[in-house]
Amino acid sequence: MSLRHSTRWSATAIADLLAWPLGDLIFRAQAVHRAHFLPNTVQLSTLASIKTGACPEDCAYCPQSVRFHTHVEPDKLMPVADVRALARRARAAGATRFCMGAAWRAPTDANLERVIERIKAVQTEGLETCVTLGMLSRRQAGRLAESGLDYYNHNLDTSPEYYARIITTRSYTDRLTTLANVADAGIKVCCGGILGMGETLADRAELLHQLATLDPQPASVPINNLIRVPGTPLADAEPVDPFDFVRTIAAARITMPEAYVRLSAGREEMRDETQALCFLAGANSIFYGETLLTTDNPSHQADVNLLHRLGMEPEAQYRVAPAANAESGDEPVNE
Ligand code: SAM
Ligand code: DTB
Ligand code: SF4
Repeated sequence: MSLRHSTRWSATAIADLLAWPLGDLIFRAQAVHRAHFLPNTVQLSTLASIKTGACPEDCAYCPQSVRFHTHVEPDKLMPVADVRALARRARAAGATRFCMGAAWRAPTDANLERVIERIKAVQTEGLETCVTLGMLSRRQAGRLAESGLDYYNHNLDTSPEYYARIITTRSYTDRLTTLANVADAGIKVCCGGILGMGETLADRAELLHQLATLDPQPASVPINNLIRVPGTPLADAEPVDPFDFVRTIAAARITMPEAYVRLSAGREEMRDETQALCFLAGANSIFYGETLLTTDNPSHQADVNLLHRLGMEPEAQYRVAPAANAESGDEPVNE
């Protein structure tokens, strides 16, 4: 077997991969994974919703849209001190990246500056930073790059063909434009999608094709299993066969060899065995912490136990937290 990869994966070739016998697909994905990453190491990212709900968009999966009646209580921008406290807790629990989400169609310039204050607070705690704020202009992406932001998350979510069934208030092209603005500004792109929205295998192949042909390929690829939130139009969607979920992870690993492939939303409903298969298929990142944005995620302890049972370990924290803890009166953390 060759370990050479093409970045010119056609959707048809990816659809073929998704139909391979599971064992063959995992074997290939493992080979690719081991050529690029430590095989038993998982990167831990912690999420925080810094502005919750009341979003004007109509994404059919999302509990934060103002159009659906869900469990979500809207909340205004989280104060800097609260963000910093969450980041500190995330780092203490072993996370290396802190991702902040805001339920906006697009940030205003004034809101972007307020988010930048929060990015700086998280940097002070020695974590990598990621934000997901909706659509960005080139200028706004430039501002975020100046702040030292590491990653911007903006998902393609599904295939271009299926997209209009899920979202009508912004186009696929809008998404690609934001991704180009982010990449051109020099920020690493975090971009993935959701399985379980009624899409076909061909749609999944097309989503992976879109992701794998981004230039450069995304540095981080979250693969979400739809959380079927009551009140959203997709509340009763048919669940994905866990083996098909694993196949999609393997195909993401094979087609995007250098990306962190994140086993993202939906782990709370996933058996440990399925998660283990996802790691075997090349997933090497998870969301870590008991909430995602507005929904539940496994506890820190559950994930520490799972990784331990699998003989896997969290990716090491690499940044030394600066001695900028004067406001809190705490001793600086030096590791
Ligand atoms: N408002 C911003 C945007 O849409 O770009 C950022 C936040 S949005 C919640 C980030 C991503 O979360 C979505 O693109 C989608 O992929 C994922 N997501 C939202 N609700 C989900 C759900 N119920 N299940 C799985 N993934 C979900
Ligand atoms: C991503 O791909 N998944 C995360 C993150 N990027 C922002 C969000 C998942 C949200 C799940 C539903 C919720 O908690 O509201
Ligand atoms: Fe708004 Fe983002 Fe949810 Fe869409 S996914 S409704 S843009 S918060």
